[in-house]
Amino acid sequence: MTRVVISGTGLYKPEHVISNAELVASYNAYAALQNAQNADRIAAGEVEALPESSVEFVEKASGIRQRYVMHKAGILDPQRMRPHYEPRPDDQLSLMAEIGVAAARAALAQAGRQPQEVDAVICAASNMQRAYPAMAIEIQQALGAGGYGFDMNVACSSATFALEQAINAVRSGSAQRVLVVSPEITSAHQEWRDRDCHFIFGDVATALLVERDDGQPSSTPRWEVLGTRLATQFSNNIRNNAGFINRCEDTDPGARDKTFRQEGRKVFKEVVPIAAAHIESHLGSLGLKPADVRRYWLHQANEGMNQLVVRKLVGGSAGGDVAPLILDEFANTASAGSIIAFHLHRDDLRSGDVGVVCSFGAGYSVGSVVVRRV
Ligand code: CO8
Repeated sequence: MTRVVISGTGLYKPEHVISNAELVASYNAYAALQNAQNADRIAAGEVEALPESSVEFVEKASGIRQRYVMHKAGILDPQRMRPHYEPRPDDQLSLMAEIGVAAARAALAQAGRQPQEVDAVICAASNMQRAYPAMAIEIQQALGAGGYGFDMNVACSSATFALEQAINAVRSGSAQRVLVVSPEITSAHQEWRDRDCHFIFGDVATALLVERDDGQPSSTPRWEVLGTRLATQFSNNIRNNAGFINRCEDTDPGARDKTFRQEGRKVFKEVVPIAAAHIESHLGSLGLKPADVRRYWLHQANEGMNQLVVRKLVGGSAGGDVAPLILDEFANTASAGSIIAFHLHRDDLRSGDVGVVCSFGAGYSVGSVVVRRV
């Protein structure tokens, strides 16, 4: 069977950082403004006053300490509470493509490949900037890649689900080299006005190059793909109703259901066992046990979730050598989280070491990719 490898990864990190202290201060200023504006209705018991957010809660409940964002001022402005993105003319590279291209170029450079050697681009992310033409085709053109491109969205599992498509395309011979690009502009769909979730997300873009193992020596280590496994199970516990039908429904485009919302506790409880069982059974199908795995690069949504997944699998704790955490620095970057962990924390593994990239999130969806350092 054709050996397929991940030969390079790339990361684009926005220049702006918002600390928890800055975020909470702006949210609390927003809440005070709202409460002042609604003082009479609050006094009459018609609406509830907005309670304050707190840095202590955010850090204890999530493990997140800061997030990178594409536009900081708009998010922190208590009168606005969302980023401001300038509309671009159709003949200018779109924002999502721009950060995707930056990550893709970094992945190609790491793999020692030229864009012309790529013959497929998959743009896999939780949100697409527009309906069409596909972001992937714009990225393909901007890079100068050949072949074809398409978009796909499985929320937080977009990147791992795209990896399976890329790996299968290379294995079957329909493509030689496939780029999986995940530009996650989560700040545009994050509800910054809701204290239950205002701290959760951050912006970033990642890219991976998947190719046939040509057996040639390479300057950077390659990661042989031993197997992939995907699973979904419908749940309304993470949902966003923004979509192209909205304008025909005559509903408010700014209504709460048109941005990210979740039943965080339920998600936590339900997804942890699904993810742990998924990984264990995937490893079992490859003749491996959880303890045989040198490193887990897990989805980065919540520190407590990763602690429980790792405890169930190997009895250890996340955040160190077994399952590095990056969410303290990046927050939840949707589908890019496990890929950032893989990008930043793999150089110390030795040839023959096995690792698992695993995402879990909305859908519900879980995707695992088992790799071995060549
Ligand atoms: N400050 C102070 N208090 C707060 C705050 C705050 N900011 N927020 C909530 N509280 C209060 C609550 O009101 C509650 O009060 P009470 O007990 O009086 O009712 C109390 O604190 C406890 O609240 P929770 O039960 O909600 O707190 P948790 O301990 O459950 O923590 C979390 C909340 C952090 C959200 C946690 O539940 C969690 O992380 N769950 C899992 C989340 C997860 O993994 N989600 C995955 C979604 S991501 C994904 O799939 C991609 C989607 C697409 C991305 C789109 C881009 C935006």
